[in-house]
Amino acid sequence: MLVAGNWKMHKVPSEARVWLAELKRLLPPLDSEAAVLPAFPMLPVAKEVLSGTPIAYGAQDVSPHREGAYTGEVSARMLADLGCRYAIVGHSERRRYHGESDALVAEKAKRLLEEGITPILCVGEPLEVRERGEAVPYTLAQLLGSLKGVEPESPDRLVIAYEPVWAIGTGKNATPEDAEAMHQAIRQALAERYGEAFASRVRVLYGGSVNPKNFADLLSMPNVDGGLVGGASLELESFLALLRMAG
Ligand code: G2H
Repeated sequence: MLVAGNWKMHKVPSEARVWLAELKRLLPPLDSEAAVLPAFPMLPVAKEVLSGTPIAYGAQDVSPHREGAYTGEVSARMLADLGCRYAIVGHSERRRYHGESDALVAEKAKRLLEEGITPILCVGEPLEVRERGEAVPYTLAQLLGSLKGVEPESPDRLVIAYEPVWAIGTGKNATPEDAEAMHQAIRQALAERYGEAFASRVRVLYGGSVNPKNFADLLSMPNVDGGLVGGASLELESFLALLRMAG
């Protein structure tokens, strides 16, 4: 299991320092993995506070370019130097507000793998697609498009997050059965792409209004391997509650 907190554009470095130190102090022994994904300016703080602990950290995005004249961009090599284990790519907020295509997301995932960082690749359908009954083919097309040319050397080098767009930050979430059906379809597509043995070990997270009330039911599904959590990861108490549920 992996429980990853996507802080989005919340907190500032001084707040993060206090928050992460408290997380470190209060973290119970876990079999599952905890990760925090703050905005770029907080990664040096995460490195300072979390190095040598079992808590992983990472970024919310990365440049598709290796290096060069790309003002405002942050490279995978910079993230690796800061000790990032993970980085999100293809979050629906990036796809929607920044027009990110599957091809661009695949380039970003490749840069991360080159630097030994595990991409957390997000996929998921908007409401109108679900209402048309096309959620599975839409999401699988997005998945395979975003994995074009992406060749992780082992299953722990790839994490998929299924985040139905209509469930993000809305308080609505997919039923555990809907999530399971999609996670199964994703795993099947990964099996065709990378082989059964690989697909059975890739972590497929659910994301979209995960909270301490709905997480246990989602986790009880056999193909749900944890959560990518936005709002409920910002408060220490609720993040710790989610971690305890994952066990
Ligand atoms: C989905 C999720 C985290 P939230 O974007 O990636 O956010 O839990 O606030 O819906």
